[in-house]
Amino acid sequence: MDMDGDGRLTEVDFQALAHRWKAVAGSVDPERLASIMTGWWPVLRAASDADGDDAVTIEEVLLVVEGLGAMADAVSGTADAMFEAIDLNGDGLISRSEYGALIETWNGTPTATDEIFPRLDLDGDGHLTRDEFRTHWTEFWAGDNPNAPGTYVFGALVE
Ligand SMILES: [Ca+2]
Ligand SMILES: [Ca+2]
Ligand SMILES: [Ca+2]
Repeated sequence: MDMDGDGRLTEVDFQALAHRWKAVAGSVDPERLASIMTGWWPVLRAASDADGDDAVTIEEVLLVVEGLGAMADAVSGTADAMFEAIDLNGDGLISRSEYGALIETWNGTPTATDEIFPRLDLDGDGHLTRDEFRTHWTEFWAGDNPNAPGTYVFGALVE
């Protein structure tokens, strides 16, 4: 998420993320997608910016993540907001191509997700339901199992 690569998350990173996300919005209301992305920043800053410098470092994030296991409602609320953003055609399911668009948007480059998607699609019906996505998202942010499928919710790990 550190779009400008300065080692800290700031409002600029979230604006850049929103800008990229708008480009893949297609027929979806791009302003709504952008507001979901930029809406993350004040929440993250309020929760994480321990030294109040309007920037969030990885150390500050990890302090918060340690406590997320006790903040299940907050985590699942974020999952739902993200689901709305990723479900570009609004059919209540995340398709393989919608998931691919998410990861490419995040990475800013074409990224293969053919191996990852089936691991996330727990019942193998070709889509991620809201419940599947919430499970993975919660595992990613608040779980302790590195082998859980949710580890890959943002795509493959860097080798
Ligand atoms: Ca940054
Ligand atoms: Ca800070
Ligand atoms: Ca969909």
